[in-house]
Amino acid sequence: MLHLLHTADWQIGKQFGQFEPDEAALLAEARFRSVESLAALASAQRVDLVLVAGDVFDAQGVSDRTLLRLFNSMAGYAGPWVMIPGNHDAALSESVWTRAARLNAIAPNVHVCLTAEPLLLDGPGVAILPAPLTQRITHADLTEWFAGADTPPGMHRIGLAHGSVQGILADGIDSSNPIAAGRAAQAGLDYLALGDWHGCRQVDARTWYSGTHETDRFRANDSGRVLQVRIAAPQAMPDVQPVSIGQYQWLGESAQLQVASDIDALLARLAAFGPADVVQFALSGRCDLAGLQRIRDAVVQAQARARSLRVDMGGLRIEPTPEDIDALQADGYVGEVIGDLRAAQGVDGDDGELARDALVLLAGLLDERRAREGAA
Ligand SMILES: [Mn+2]
Repeated sequence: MLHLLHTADWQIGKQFGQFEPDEAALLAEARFRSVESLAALASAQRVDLVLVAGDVFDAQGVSDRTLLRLFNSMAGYAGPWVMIPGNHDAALSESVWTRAARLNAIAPNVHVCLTAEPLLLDGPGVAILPAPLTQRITHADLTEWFAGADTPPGMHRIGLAHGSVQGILADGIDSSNPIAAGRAAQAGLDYLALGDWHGCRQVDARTWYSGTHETDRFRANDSGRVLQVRIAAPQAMPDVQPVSIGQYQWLGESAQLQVASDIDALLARLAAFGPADVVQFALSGRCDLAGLQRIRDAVVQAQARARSLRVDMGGLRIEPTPEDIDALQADGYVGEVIGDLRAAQGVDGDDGELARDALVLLAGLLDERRAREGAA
């Protein structure tokens, strides 16, 4: 029985520039932590090896410290790790891998396959056929040689590649590196471990994308997992079980507000976010000023509980009710301006957006002023 873990797309050193600096630092840190969790799992399960199917590093230019830290994060599993470069960390003549070698960062139990030749691991009885990327983008299928590769009889044949299986994946892939559909069967592989697709996905009975170990985008379905693969004997069908390993879940949420109860439902959803959640929330529809205030209060509370919560109100139209306007105690000239802004919100494009922003700003100022006067 061969027992292995399959992971990919660690993207170590990834910067999360769209987040606040403190959030970005934690998200970057989680990518190391989840490698540690993976190593601990490999150790606890006493697997025969761990496959890492490319994009270990997010960029060639990661710092020496980041590079060294990554290999330190793997120390919890002393068995064989087998990894290939992907498009983000391609094995160029000068690369993150040549630097890692110079820094003596790579432990003897870590096999980095920089060339397309079989790697034989006698202990577990496995022949690994790797398809390392030596440039960021290729238009040739680097797994082409698998079928013709001789491996010792009685050994497992495992493929390791990074790219896009042709004809099954839609958009959203960051690489055009093609892999022929049906490669595992055609090349007589027990299993083909793939990287590049950040969600966990089965391609065929012997071919899987593990997805990234730690989610790094809002559209990566079923990510934050590692695949536990068991193969009873050479040529037997693999048993593949996804195991959750990631620290954070990324949630792309949206809500359309029409009636008052929609706001209640939104508040309940906001209240449910916790420290493992990275949330992007898009609001659309319409609400009044009192509703807007409730939403803002709830967002502030939720932001203190979630790892990250960003709310996009760009699609939300603010419609003050007569009660809202009365509550602002804005009569005369200011009252007329509010009426004008309400009407101008209906204009498409920048002017409508400007009117909405102005209305919300004005309402906020009037509200503050009223609060101050009330306190005085
Ligand atoms: Mn990739």
